[in-house]
Amino acid sequence: MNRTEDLRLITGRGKYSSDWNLPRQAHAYFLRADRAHAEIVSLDAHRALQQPGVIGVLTGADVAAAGFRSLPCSLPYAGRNDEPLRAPHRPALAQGRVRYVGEPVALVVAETAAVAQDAAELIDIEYRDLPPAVDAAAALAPGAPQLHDGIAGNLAFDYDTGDEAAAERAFRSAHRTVRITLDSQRVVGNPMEPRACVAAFDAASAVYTLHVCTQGVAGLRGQIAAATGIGADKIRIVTEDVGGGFGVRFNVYPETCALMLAAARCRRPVKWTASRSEVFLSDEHGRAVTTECELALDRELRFTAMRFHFLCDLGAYATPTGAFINTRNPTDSMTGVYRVPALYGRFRLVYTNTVPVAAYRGAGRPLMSYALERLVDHAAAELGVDRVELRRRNLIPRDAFPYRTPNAGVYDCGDFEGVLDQALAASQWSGFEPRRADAARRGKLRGIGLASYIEASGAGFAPVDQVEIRFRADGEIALYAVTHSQGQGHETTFAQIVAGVTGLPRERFKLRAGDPDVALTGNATGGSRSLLGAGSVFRLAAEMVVEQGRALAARALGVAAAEIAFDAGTYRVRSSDRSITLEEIEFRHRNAEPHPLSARAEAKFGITYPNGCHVAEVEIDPDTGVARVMRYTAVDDGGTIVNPGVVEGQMHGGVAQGAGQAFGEHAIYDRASGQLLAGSFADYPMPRAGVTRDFAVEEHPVPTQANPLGAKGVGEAGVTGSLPALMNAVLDALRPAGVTQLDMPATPARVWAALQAAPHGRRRQ
Ligand code: MCN
Repeated sequence: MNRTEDLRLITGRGKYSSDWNLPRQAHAYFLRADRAHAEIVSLDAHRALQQPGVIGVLTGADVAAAGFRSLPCSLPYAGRNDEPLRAPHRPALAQGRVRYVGEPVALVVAETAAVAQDAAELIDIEYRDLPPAVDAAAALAPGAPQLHDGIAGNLAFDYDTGDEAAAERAFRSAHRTVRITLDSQRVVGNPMEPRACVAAFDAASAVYTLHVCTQGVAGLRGQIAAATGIGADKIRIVTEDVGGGFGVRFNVYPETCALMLAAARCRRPVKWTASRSEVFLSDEHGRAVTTECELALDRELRFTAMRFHFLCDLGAYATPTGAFINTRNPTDSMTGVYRVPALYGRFRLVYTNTVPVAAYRGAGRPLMSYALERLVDHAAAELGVDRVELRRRNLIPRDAFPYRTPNAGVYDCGDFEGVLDQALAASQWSGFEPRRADAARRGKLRGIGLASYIEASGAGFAPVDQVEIRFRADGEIALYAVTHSQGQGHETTFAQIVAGVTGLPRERFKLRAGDPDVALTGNATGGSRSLLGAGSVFRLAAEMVVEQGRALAARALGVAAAEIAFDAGTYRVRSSDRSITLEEIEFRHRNAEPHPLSARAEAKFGITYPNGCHVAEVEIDPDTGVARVMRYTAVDDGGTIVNPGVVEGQMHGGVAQGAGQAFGEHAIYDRASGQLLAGSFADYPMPRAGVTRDFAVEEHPVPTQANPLGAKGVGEAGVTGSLPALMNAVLDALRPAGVTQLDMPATPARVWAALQAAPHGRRRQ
């Protein structure tokens, strides 16, 4: 089934934030910090203000005078010793100090964007430079520059999970122990649509209207209210299409708040569209975690304990999602698909002079699957045992569900061994060695890798998800929800769910996510929860429509409602051949307001555990270090699948995104200056079409009872499975040459250097 939205989107008829224009709008440009760490000694906008066409300049002082607060961040739990997250003040425009290159310092409003940009160059700022710390280890080191008053040692949060003493005992009595340290490097989300915002202020009603890209208006409205002190009822957000989110369109950004202030001050709408350079310098970044991983095994090669120490770089400030995704998300599935009696995980979250870090597709889950599955492969290599056999011996068996993990999570259902077997068969795992030999004849190093992953999808911050099905007088059936599609195909799948229950034609539905005139609350898109959250509630609402229709059908047919059966859009009297369709009922009441079939439902469906096994095959050219993905097989348990085409697309996108991190993407900061060296597409390679060849996606569904659809989340699974599968394949190709460890990204330069340094790397295999 094709995606409803595709024709509109690929023929250029999408309406993105920058497509909005308001009468009398002015244009904005942000002057950003050009250094990583410095005190602002003075700021003089005098010359800028004199430029023809300049309307105004705002600085941190204006933001403070307006009573704006800090951009929000809180965690609903404490860390070790009951210590809460230490979140510093984060103003919309810098006040007194800048802490990363790209931090907004001043906002220039002018008649055109070009005039605003030119004028910004005339703002005189005197800085007193301070030394920067651009990675977590450097920021924690004794004598490191201190970023925030009152946050000694730059330590934002210290959190742990599991039983430290039990893990220690298990490691002491282990037959073998294995250890590896892995880096999940900092990456830039880079949605196709750069951020943009048109802010307007209506003085009569004191209402702000924002056209801004977001993953969910309700959450964003709350965050803006917290950041500015403006009542949520005075903030109206209008968003239609969003060109990619990947987690970095979830939180409020400083620029949005500053633009609101500008609109109120100038009494004109103010528009800003980010350049791609600003995406690199001011969109939240992802990952940036180093993990020490340890595994203890007994004589039968059963896992007896695991231990993980995570060092997480939060960037210069805490974002609403940054601390959460670096603690709770990896915690939820820390032992993966394996039985592990003892576990300990410790997380240290650190402030550095870099762009703040937040959720990025997978949001902590790929970090965990990567650590775990690299560790298991490393153990198999160190111990000289078969990596499939090692996994199989430790998998949680089919009859162990519901399975309680050592840190108190509960996996409700799954078939991990079945998934593994299906992946081995689909990838022709057992026939690999001839493919390796064939590659060797061609002078190439071929490797195969697998990863069994599990992740917790769908917790959601909001206490409830509300949706509405509204039958309108113009014949449209509007579906209202808060969760906002950024490319996931909600327009197709939500309509499919409601059409499936009601029998009404799918084409009649129009998804109106985040409609500002329909007050709904609920979760933003994130955590791969839209389908199991909002989608499940749409199913409940659709069932309400059918029941409301049954009462109307009974009246129309002159029988009791209990005598009426409903099937595929038609109500039939059980004892006769009389019937009426839901569409006829809808038409009869078309002018009623509200329409008697309209329904609003709310509920909250929680965590599910999608899982899978991915197998990657790569070929490396030892002369250049270039790695190519020759085959990729994904077998996933997404529970009941609503739309196989959409899910396959999500898998392709997720795996490509994983390949981006595995092979090239790396937001590199210069240690001495704190400048972002990989700050454009010239220095930052995005994955391209063809990054994976010969792609096979299969399902191995085990429906969950956790929601009425039986569905598990799929939006992030491709990334969570692919990072370890791809890198395990790279290591498998390199191990015969003597390479035992390689960090992402496996760029040609790194792979080539690793081969040069390896005992047998220089010789052609
Ligand atoms: N689906 C289905 N059957 C299932 C599960 C899902 O048919 N069992 C469908 C859903 O109806 C939906 C799609 O698959 O159309 C993804 O659903 P879901 O797993 O619920 O994930 P979300 O819609 O909540 O999307 C969020 C997830 C996340 S967290 C990120 S990040 C991400 C992603 O999805 N960012 C994306 N996929 C993306 N895809 C695009 N094109 N752009 C992004 O920014």
